[in-house]
Amino acid sequence: MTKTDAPPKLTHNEEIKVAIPTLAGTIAATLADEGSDHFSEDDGQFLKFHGSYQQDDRDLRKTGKKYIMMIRGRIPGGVMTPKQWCVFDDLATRYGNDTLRITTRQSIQFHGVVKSGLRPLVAKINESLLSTLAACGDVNRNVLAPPTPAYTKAREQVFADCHQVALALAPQTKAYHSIWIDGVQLDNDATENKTFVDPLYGKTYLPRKFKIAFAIPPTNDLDIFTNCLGFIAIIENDKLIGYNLCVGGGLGRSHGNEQTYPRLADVIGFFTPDKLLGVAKAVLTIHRDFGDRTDRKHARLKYVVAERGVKFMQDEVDQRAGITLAPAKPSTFTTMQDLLGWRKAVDGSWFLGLFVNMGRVKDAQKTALRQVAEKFPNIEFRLTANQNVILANVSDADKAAITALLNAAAVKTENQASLLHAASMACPSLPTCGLGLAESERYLPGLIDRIEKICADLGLGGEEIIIRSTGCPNGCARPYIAEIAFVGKAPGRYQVWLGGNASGTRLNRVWKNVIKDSDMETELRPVLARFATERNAGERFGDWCDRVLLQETTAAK
Ligand code: SRM
Ligand code: SF4
Repeated sequence: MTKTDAPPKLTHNEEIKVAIPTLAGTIAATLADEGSDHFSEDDGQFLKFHGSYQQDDRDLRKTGKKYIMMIRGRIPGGVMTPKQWCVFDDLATRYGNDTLRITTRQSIQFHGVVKSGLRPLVAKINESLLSTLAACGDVNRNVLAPPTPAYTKAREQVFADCHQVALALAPQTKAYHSIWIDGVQLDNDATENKTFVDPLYGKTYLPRKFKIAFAIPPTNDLDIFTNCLGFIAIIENDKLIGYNLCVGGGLGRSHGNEQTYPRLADVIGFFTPDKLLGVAKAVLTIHRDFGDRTDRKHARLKYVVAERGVKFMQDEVDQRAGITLAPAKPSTFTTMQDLLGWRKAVDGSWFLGLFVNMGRVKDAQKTALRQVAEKFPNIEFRLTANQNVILANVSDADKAAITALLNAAAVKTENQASLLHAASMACPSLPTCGLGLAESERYLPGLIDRIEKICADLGLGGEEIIIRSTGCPNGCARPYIAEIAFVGKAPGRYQVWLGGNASGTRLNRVWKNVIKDSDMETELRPVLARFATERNAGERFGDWCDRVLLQETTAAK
């Protein structure tokens, strides 16, 4: 074989997965070593499959490196019992930074956990009958399901399907239980690593992360088209008759690398609910078999779909699932926002949509939610993919008591946030995320206040604009479908994207490559002023940007 014929080199992640398919690494030994405050680089990669990231507190870097762990729960559809909420609440106080971070994938993250707190924390999560296994890593991640009880009774079936899929696609390694529950290295470690092959994932798992969501039109409150695999429920007469299958969404990109890009999923067909697991496994194994294992920036399923095409995906799904996909059924999305405040559910009970600023449950809101969880054991906590919490299954009698409890703690149940704040999301970025190039969660609320002032001046006070920010281009708060997105480039500098719509069905586009924090008003005011005068009746900001502003920008290039 000549030098040019040599197959491209697999990434280091592939080498360590094949060597240690149990994913045990030397995690147990490092946990037992009281003299060490952190894990090796390779164990850092294995830890992700167990639901944890090794980080360091970036606010403290000038004075030295303080290792801290982030731990993410696996909570299918974001549904928790009040008891589970209490466990998570305790763990955040005892081992974390006293906050619960609701994520954009209906989960909860703990931040600031030191190494010695990691095992007790993960063990307690498991005792509560939730898990952290596969919350991160090259596997199927937390599966999203519609949290809102307001629209159709078929939601219960869709939620049950979400659970089934999450279970069917979970990795089977015994190392997780051994390390976190028993507190020991896997029995017979060396032999296990020679012989263990995960029945679904094989020895090397997936080339990269894999994400699934279920949505019920017309509500796209979990941004279905940004997932690798999406199931769009088709409901007739309040009954689930099947799913439209969509494949190949994903948002991650890198500044200056045009080979990486955000992509919305393609809808490729329809199938009936009895075929669900077969179809889920088919799409996952297409990623397993065709994803690029030589370049992690090109390894997501979206690139397989973009490069091989829809027909290829249809044929592979048909063959692997033993079905013939039917033509997709008509379905339309109109909104991606949560319903906040008290509302009636379809079953006649009540639910409360509670706004959580940037997903960070802390201080009075944390204490009050803890009290609600203790006093109302029969309700349900639901995490939304917009980083909010829904208290569901509330009786008439409990509604008043919950309102009183929350209000006494200064947690509002109505008029909880202005339109712009309610429609915003930011990723954590600094000080915990090692990839953050600029502030995000700590920056966006203040920036929204500033944008609100401009809007008020221009008579746009009643206008909802979906604004999202991320500290880097990876896209964790799904910025590339927002009406305005601030994507961190460097401290105090953001790339600005405009032109998403209200239903999460259109990607936005770069408007300004970089804007300094101090120039935000100067740059944004004229655009908002033009929107106020030039828009069509009822036209949203994102739609106007797409129709007018970005056309001009493209024409000028
Ligand atoms: Fe994310 C990496 C936080 C949803 C795309 N994401 C990270 C890490 C783990 C940073 C790292 O690798 O060192 C961040 C931890 C920060 C911290 O301190 O907590 C992180 N991602 C988050 C969360 C917490 C953001 C939030 O505001 O809630 C979300 C956790 C979801 C969950 O519960 O599982 C989160 N991440 C997303 C989403 C949105 C989604 O899935 O709906 C995306 C875009 C969709 C997609 O996957 O394409 C996303 N995260 C990424 C990427 C880019 C992947 C790529 O294809 O290039 C990275 C970087 C990576 O994987 O190398 C990343
Ligand atoms: Fe970190 Fe970037 Fe994700 Fe924000 S978008 S959490 S900065 S990886």
